[in-house]
Amino acid sequence: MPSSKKPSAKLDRESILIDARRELAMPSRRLFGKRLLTLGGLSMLTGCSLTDDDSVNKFLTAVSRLNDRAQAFLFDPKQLAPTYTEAQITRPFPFNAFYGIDDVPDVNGAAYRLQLSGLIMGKRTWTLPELYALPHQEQITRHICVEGWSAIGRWGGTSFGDFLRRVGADTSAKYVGFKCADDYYESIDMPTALHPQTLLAFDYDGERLPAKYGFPMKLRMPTKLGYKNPKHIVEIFVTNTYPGGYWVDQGYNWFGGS
Ligand SMILES: Nc1nc2c(c(=O)[nH]1)N[C@H]1C(S)=C(S)[C@@H](COP(=O)(O)O)O[C@H]1N2
Ligand SMILES: [Mo]
Repeated sequence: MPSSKKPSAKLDRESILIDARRELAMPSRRLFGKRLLTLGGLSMLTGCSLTDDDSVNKFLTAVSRLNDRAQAFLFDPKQLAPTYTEAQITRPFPFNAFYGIDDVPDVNGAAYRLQLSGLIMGKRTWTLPELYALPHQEQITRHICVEGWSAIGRWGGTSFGDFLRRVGADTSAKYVGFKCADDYYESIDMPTALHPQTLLAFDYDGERLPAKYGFPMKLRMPTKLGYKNPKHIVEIFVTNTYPGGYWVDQGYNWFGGS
């Protein structure tokens, strides 16, 4: 969010409130109730004053952190996202990235090695055949993009929680981060990483994941919005230091639950 040097008297309380409400438009509404969705209530909760543009930006970031905490608090690690039938799959499934389809990264599968780093005991690299040999699961779930579309797709792969435990990840750590072949990056909370429907996905609709959908692998989480699901993963790390994410660092909410 750009910060300009307008005098505090010109701060538009209504548009700040619209931004803050949009930030809190997700499950946290249930927690805070309408009463607190006022500027006074929110600035009290976040401990921020609203005297100039810088403090407004700090305030909106604090509201976003508050939203992260509320969503993390409300997240039920056993609650399953809805699943659908084959007939409900959206065809063709949409492509989306921060670039056009002609710029999709071309990852060489034979040379590919998944890197593991951070709080992980078994820091060896993994080839694709080794990953393909892990226990397999399929899901037909809905992907929701904040750009205003949603689509039902079928992904196959291995349970991400089981994979983390297999490689000796510290599952008491706060975050799992991802680096991608196209410079995208993302991070998620550990409870979501361990959710039974969180899949390290190698397949789309019964075929190997095509380049446009994230070859050689993406993290598929039906409990999170589209931008939280990184494609073209090349490195996975476990950390207690907040890693941010490509869109999150441009103002999107970090928890990103749906
Ligand atoms: N590596 C990478 N992952 C990404 C993105 C991206 O640009 N690069 N875009 C995200 C967004 S905003 C969406 S909606 C989905 C789109 O996935 P799809 O192409 O399978 O529909 O990928 C997410 N993961
Ligand atoms: Mo998206």
